[in-house]
This record gives sequence, structure tokens and C-alpha cells, in this order.
Amino acid sequence: MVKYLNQVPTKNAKLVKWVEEWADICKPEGVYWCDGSQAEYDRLCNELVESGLGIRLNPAKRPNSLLFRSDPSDVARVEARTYIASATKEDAGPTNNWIDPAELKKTMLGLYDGCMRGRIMYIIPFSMGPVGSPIAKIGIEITDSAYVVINMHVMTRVGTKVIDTLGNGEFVPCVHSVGKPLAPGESDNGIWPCAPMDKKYIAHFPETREIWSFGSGYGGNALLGKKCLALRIASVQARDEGWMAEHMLILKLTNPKGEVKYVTGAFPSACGKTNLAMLIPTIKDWKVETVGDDIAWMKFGKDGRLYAINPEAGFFGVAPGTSMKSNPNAMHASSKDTIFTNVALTEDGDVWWEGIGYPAPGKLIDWKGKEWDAATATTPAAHPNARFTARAKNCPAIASNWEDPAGVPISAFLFGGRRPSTVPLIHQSFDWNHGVFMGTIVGSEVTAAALDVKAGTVRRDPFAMLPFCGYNMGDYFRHWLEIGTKSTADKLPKIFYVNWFRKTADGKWLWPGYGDNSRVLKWIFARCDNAIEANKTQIGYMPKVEDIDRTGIEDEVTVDDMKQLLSVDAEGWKKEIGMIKEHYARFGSHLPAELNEQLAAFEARLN
Ligand code: SAT
Ligand code: MN
Repeated sequence: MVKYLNQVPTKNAKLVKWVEEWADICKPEGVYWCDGSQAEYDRLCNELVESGLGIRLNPAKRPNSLLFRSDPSDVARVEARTYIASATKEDAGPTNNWIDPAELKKTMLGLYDGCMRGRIMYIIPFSMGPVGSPIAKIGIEITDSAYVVINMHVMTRVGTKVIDTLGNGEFVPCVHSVGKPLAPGESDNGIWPCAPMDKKYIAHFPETREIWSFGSGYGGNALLGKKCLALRIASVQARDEGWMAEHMLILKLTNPKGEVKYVTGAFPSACGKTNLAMLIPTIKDWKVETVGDDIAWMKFGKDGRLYAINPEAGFFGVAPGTSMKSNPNAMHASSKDTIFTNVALTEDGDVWWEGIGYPAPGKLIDWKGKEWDAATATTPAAHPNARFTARAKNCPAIASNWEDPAGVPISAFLFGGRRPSTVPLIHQSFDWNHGVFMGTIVGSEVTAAALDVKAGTVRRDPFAMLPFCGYNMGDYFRHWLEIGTKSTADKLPKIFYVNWFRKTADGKWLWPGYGDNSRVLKWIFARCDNAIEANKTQIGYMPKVEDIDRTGIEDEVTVDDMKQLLSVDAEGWKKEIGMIKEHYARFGSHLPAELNEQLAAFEARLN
């Protein structure tokens, strides 16, 4: 029999039945319905500190903030243990792990049986997107982790308001357990609970829109609203319903006249999406504000334009490398009310990480809980994937209308990756289908040092969705092409490919990046208004050298540098064609013919 710890806040019979079924399987001590209140957040934080899992930071340095250290086996998303369990393997496609859904459910039910013994089962009603927005969706996450509850409080809208909006409606059911039951009298004793790698499963059942996660307490494995719901499951819903769920930042760009355009951008991990979303322009009287830093949901408005919402309410940002130089807005956002995971602890109860912009202030406790001294250390003090969970509303750059339930109209899509060679600073697609072609070839160059591959190889990450597309990637390309048929060219976003990471032959960065990326945004703004001529090249439309505003950086970025940044490397692109053919071959008959036509036309333009 289910033991409720507080009152059931809903009459949604399907929801209550679902909760009770899972309580029967997981056998928790009791079931608690989260109300999303500040009091609930504070109480859970205190309990986490008392249990030794969380450390309260010095309130004079980081008000209302906690530090957690995860198990060294549980520090990031586990792509090898992430499954798209669609009815057929073909529906999951060549880029996803697949297990037959019935078989996977059987395996996982075995793991879930009694997995919450000694723990509380929390029921988290959450909305992805402003509560009640026509673009928003409601999920209910069951979890046995209070750490997950407090993170969901920051990253999504949680609570009674969501339950009221749901009424008897549909929700995406999300089940999560850390997979570490407690024996009578046992406690976590300050040790991050999780299951061994071969028992971790992050499973998606696209047809039934279910998410089952077991064995990990970290990030996207456990905060199921983010990558699992808002990308993998939502991408399937978007395909079926004619909208878009994309791994994109959303920024608001205002020119000196006060005119506004909204831009989204898809970039693979570690390409500075959060930095771009929060950038401070170095050109006078331009303004960038943040609507979102990771995910965009877009639907057509009655006017034929695409409107985007950020389904999230916070930032789950990578701490290392974040500094007052690289991203002051993220530093301010995480200056209070923040949950840190796997950063280092200073002697005065503050946090520190590599690339924070100043040397470690004295001895530290590293992310593994060991003493750390910069003079003798051989390993980093913060894990490279250490995170801050910060509230969007604490970000000084957050746009005043970031929660507009109608969304914001998008004028431009950016694609990009880390490409030291071949790809110029910016080029614009000829049209929608050419832009889709650009999206399919997004990727980052890998170095031999980093992975067991040949230096100069490009890891393709189409639309930056490789780990996040919930169905066959070839069909997803088709969906992109179809979106382009639902409106007219003047209403659809213009598509651009940017590359902040171009290097000279001797390995020097050609472009300063960060705030100076506003100079490229300025050109994009003008192109969206058809207010500036461009050079038509084999690869797309490109700026004339003098049309990228270099006021104030003329010495740092010379005309010669600009010529390199804006050159068409025909030889490089010819090599690229071969790589694209290999990449496309993976998708077999699911690759839309239009993309082969794009490729053939591109090849012809180069020759
Ligand atoms: O752990 S998350 O998936 O939320 C973060 C990321 O990998 O982008
Ligand atoms: Mn992301």
C-alpha cells in the first residue's frame, strides 16, 4: 500500500494510478508530492546538507548556494547507456542505441523492483516552458533523489500551478531512480548514490512518450525535463505535430536604433553556446540579451513566422572556463542561489574552477573531496564537466520578455562548430534547403590528443542533435526540409554557418571571439533586413571584408586576417565533400534525395 507523506494534489486519475503503480514497483518509504515552493526547496537543501551530500557555501561569498560532489563514475551524460527504444531499430536510426522496448522494459523493471527501499519517492510536476503557454509541455518526474528535486526547481517550473494547469490532461511520464536502495538503518553517509555503469539505463520509448532512467544522478541522465523530454521525446512530438524541438540557444539582438531581432543557434558541446547567448557586444550601442542557452521549441504563428520559447527556467552550465572575461553574465547568474556540482571548494567556503580567471586562493578541496594544492597538483581541482545550476532570472542579461508564452519570432538560425580549417567566419545559405544541408554537416574537428582518431577528422554532429534526436536522423533531416515548405522564404529564418575557431596555418586564432562575435551578428542583422549586399560564392553568401565592423580591433584583426577569415578554401571543401559522402552514407534510404542534390550541386560549384 502506498504511504503518502502529504496530500495528493490532483484528481487526475491516470496520474494517480501511474504514481501508485510505480510506488508498488519501487517500494519507497513514502511518496511525497512536490509543491515547488521556496519552503520546500529550503527544506530539501537543509536535508541534503544534514545527510552530508551537500555542502552549504559561505553565505557571505555565495548566498543560498550548495556544492555537491558526485561519484567519479557519475560525472556526465552516458551516451553509451542512452537508448531510443522505438518499436523498430530502423526508427531509432543509425545514430542511436536501440533495444527492443519490451525487452528493455523487462530488464529495467527488474532493476526498479525495490530500488527505492529506504528512500522517499518524490513526484515532481513540471512545465517545460512558461506554465500555460501553448508551446509548453507538462511532465511528471518520479525520483528518489532530493538533489534532482532541487535541480528541477531551478531548471524547470515545478509545482501546484503545473498540477492545476494539467487538470485531467496529458503529461509525459518520467521515471528516475539513482538505483541504490538503502537497507534498514542505512544512510548515504555523504556518498553520492548511483548504480554501476552496466546497470545505468537512460531509456526513451518514443511511441508511448515515456522516459525511464536508472542508475545515474547526474545532469541530463537524471533531470529528465532537459535532454530526455525537451529534446529526445519532444523531437518525436515535433515531427508528428509539425514543429521543432532543437538544441539551440535563443538570443535577442537590439541595434542602436532599438530594433530587435531574435536569433537561435545550434552548436555542438564545447563550442560556447552559453557564452554566445550571454555575450556583451564590443560594438557601440548594440545589445544582446538571453532568452535561452540550450534548447528552443519553435512553432509557426498565424503570421507564418516561427516563434520560439526556451522550455527551461535555468542554466546547467559548464563551470570550468567560465570567467569574468569569457562570460560575466554567467558569473553573475551563479553568484547566488546556485547548485554547484564537482567544482572545487576554497578554504573560505567559496568555489573555484580551472579557468575562473584567477589563481586558486590557497589550498582547495578538489571535486573528489581530497586536498588540492596548485603547486603540487597533477589533476584538475574541478571536474572538466563540473556544473552550475543557476536561475535564469538571476542572469543580468536575461531578456525582459524571456517568458513570453507566445514565444519570440525568429529571424535567423546559426549553425557552427570548432573548425580550425576550411570553414570561414561566416557564410549564409542560398535558400532553406541549402541551409538544411549546412545543418546536416555541422561538426567539430577533433585533435589526435583528445580522441583515438586522426587529427583533422571532423566529428559530425548534425544540427548539434547527434545525442538528442529521438528518431532516425535521416527522417529528422526530412522534417527540417518539410518545415521549409510550411511558410514562405521571407517569413522563414535565414540560415547562417559561423565559425569562431578558424586558425592560421601556424595555429594562431584568427578571430577574437566572445564579445567580438557581435560584429558578425551585426552583419546577420543587416542580411535579415536585406539591407546589405553580399558576395555570392560557391559555398553561399559571404560578407565583403569591409562589411564586418572592426571598429576598435583593426590592429588585432587586420584586413589580411579578414581576407583569410572570409576566403573560400575550395581545396578544403573538396576534401570535405568526400567526408560528407561518408557521413551521408550512414543514413541509407532515409537520406532525403534533396540532400544528395544539394551535395551534387555543391560539388559542381567547386569544380
Ligand atoms: O548533462 S546535460 O545533458 O544536461 C548537459 C549537456 O551535456 O549538455
Ligand atoms: Mn546542451
